[in-house]
Amino acid sequence: MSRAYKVAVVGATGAVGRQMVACLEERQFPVAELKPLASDRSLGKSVTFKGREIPVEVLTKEAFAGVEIALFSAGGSISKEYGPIAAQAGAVVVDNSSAWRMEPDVPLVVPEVNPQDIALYKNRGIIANPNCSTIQMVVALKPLHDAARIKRVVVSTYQAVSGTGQKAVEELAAQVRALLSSQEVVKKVYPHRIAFNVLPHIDVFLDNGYTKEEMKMVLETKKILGDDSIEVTATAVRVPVFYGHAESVNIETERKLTPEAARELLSKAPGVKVVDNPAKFEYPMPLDAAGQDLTLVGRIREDFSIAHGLNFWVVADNLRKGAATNTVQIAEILIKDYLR
Ligand code: NAP
Ligand code: 12T
Repeated sequence: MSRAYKVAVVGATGAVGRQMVACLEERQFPVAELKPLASDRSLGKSVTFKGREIPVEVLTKEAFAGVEIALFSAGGSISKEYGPIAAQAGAVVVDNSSAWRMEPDVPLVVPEVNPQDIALYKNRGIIANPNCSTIQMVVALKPLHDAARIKRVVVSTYQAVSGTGQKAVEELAAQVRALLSSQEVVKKVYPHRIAFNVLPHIDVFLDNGYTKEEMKMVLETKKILGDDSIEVTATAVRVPVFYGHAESVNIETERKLTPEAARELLSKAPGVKVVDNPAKFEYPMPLDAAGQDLTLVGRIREDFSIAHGLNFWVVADNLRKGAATNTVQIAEILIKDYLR
């Protein structure tokens, strides 16, 4: 019998943290003891795990005593400060924030793409979980890159509000209710109304004219695929959808890849489900991607404007494959191959 582990979830009351607790239960991760951690605002709250109410504790430096695996999703500054403290206490940290992703000695892992990089957790005791939009894109890119070498990617995203956190989910719902009942619309999370609108703005603007979210897709894709030669350009857009990010992806490959060959490769790729039957109006949509763990790919077709080009459409549940599921998958490999 393999053993069970003491697991902390930092940010357990958040949109991602709650999904992490749910994923640990669903996937029957061997949890000996669950330690949900959050801010003092959550004192008195609890999380439900395997039918039991477990009280949320306040995150402190001492909270990691005996913790073997610490799943972080409480924002970058908490990860920066407490990640090394948890690692020092002997835990392996799997971090969902952008704090550690681009550190050269911290592995950035999507299990379907670069599971071998998990071994590098030994450098710092930290493994980074990529950005949600990057994860679903590289799951689809990997089999195509292996077969035909991707030279360039042009991606535009259509991202759900749940990516921003629980408050953004509530803001979209409240704005829709207000608009449909002629009440005043309140904006707090986003600088503009998100209900019935589209914002070409995710995370902060950088000096180069891109947003940080767009640059995450550029840099993380190269790191995860282990190939700096792949050129990526991205436009990240927020849409009034609750759960599920969609992406329009255009690739240029070195070798010719027909849509049929791409469909065949993708239909065999781990974690991918091809949904591509336009005759029956079947294509990936956030409503179908939400609540499950596969990355859906469809609208696969030739880009006639260049010699070796393809277009396709990728959708996944941003809180599951984009965050919690990917994190728990990493932890599963960690205990199977590295921790005993
Ligand atoms: P959220 O719904 O706002 O939840 C934030 C969580 O962090 C809550 O549990 C909150 O606890 C906790 N927290 C905040 N400040 C804290 C503090 N000072 N001390 C202890 N806990 C604190 O946000 P979310 O959407 O779950 O996102 C959380 C993190 O996940 C962010 O780092 C985000 O970048 C990352 N994320 C990653 C992806 C991805 O692409 N893989 C996707 C979404 C989010 P309280 O309830 O007590 O305030
Ligand atoms: N700002 O993990 O707003 O870097 O949707 C993920 C999602 C940051 C991240 C979002 C964000 C991240 C969002």
